[in-house]
Amino acid sequence: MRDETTVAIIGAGPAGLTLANLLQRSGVDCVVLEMRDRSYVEDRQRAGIIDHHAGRIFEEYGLADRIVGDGPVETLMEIRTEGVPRFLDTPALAGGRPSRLVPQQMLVRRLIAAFLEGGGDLRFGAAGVTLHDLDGPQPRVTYDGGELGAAYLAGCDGFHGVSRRSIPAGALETYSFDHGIGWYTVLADAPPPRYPLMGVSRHGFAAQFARGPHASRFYLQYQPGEDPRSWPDEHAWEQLRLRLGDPRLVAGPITGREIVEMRSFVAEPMDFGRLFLVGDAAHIITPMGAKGMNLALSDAYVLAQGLTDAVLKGDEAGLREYSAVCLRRTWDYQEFSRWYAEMVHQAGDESEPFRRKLALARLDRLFTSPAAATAFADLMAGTD
Ligand code: RFL
Repeated sequence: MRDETTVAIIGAGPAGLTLANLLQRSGVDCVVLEMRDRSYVEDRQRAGIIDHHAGRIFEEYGLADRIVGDGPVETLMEIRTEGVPRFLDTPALAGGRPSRLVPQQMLVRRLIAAFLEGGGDLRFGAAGVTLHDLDGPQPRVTYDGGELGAAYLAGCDGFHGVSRRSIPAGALETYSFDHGIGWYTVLADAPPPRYPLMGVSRHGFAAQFARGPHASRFYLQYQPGEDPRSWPDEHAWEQLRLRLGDPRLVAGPITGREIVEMRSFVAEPMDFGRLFLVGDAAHIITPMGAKGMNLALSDAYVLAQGLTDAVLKGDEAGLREYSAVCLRRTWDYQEFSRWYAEMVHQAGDESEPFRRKLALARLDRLFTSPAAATAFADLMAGTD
């Protein structure tokens, strides 16, 4: 069976679904092909924060109530150094630009519902997706049981997807970096912290973030060579209490566990012929600063605008700029994330005393220099 559409979108994660909704709102025809089934996609729990910049995208398209909702806005954030708390009012420092707590699976569910209610064509279980004729005038996608011709392709299929791999070797420059930091992350039915909480400690870094009214995501740095999956849960809770400086931290049933090895990756450019890479398909970033999902949403916004101008006005200028515009923000956020990760990990690392002092100076500056705090808050809120 062969169908035609204007934009074929590969992948129904935050990037693909945002792009699909923005195109639908703009009157541009698209089809989304997702290899997994709906319940798998809707239950995948990862990120939790929509920064102010990404939130405004949905506002501009009249989707804010539907997609962002009225979940709690970020107020203060807490950095606890060896148990001593300090707070930053990042939204105020950023000129009144709060981020909002929206767990990724909730965002994905809302995006799916909105797209389908608007009559969108979203095909789950599309296995064997293969891209063809990327740099010709009529690219197409085949998958088990179907073929889709399109004017443009959007590769929104994450880091391990097929889109980036379909680009001929040599057409992309890729940059990879291993930050040398490993985190054990657990999702637990445990009361969320009052404010997003980071613990800088000589026992290792730890963090706790809200993931709903009764759930928290915890992060625990582990040392190279350790296998935290073999830790008894009680050990993880003990370490969290120690590193967060909170002997009364309430434990709860652990509902998910993952290892996060802090890696960064960027592919340049983010397009090839009529294929555009969006979100994790083009870049991954460490969770420090919570920018991964936000970058995916921002890419989708830039691409939606470029595609809309191309399709409705015959003006491809926005598409030609797509890669450069998104890469500028991507590298900005990569630098921010690296800077942030170094600071909170090295500030507790007694094995490197000089580096530790530098990191502590960097951290102190956030609480003593309004200029430094404002620059930090600006990136937390998200940039154009
Ligand atoms: P996704 O979410 O990976 O979605 C890609 C979709 O494409 C599908 N797919 C295919 N479909 C068809 N054919 C193929 N061949 C396909 N191959 C793949 C997949 O099934 C999937 O549905 O990419 P997208 O949309 O670019 O979104 C990126 C975000 O998901 C990612 O950046 C964040 O989750 C990263 N991240 C965080 N980001 C934040 O902004 N704040 C956070 O606090 C945060 N925490 C995290 C995170 C990522 C984590 N992990 C494990 C990766 C915490 C964790 C633990």
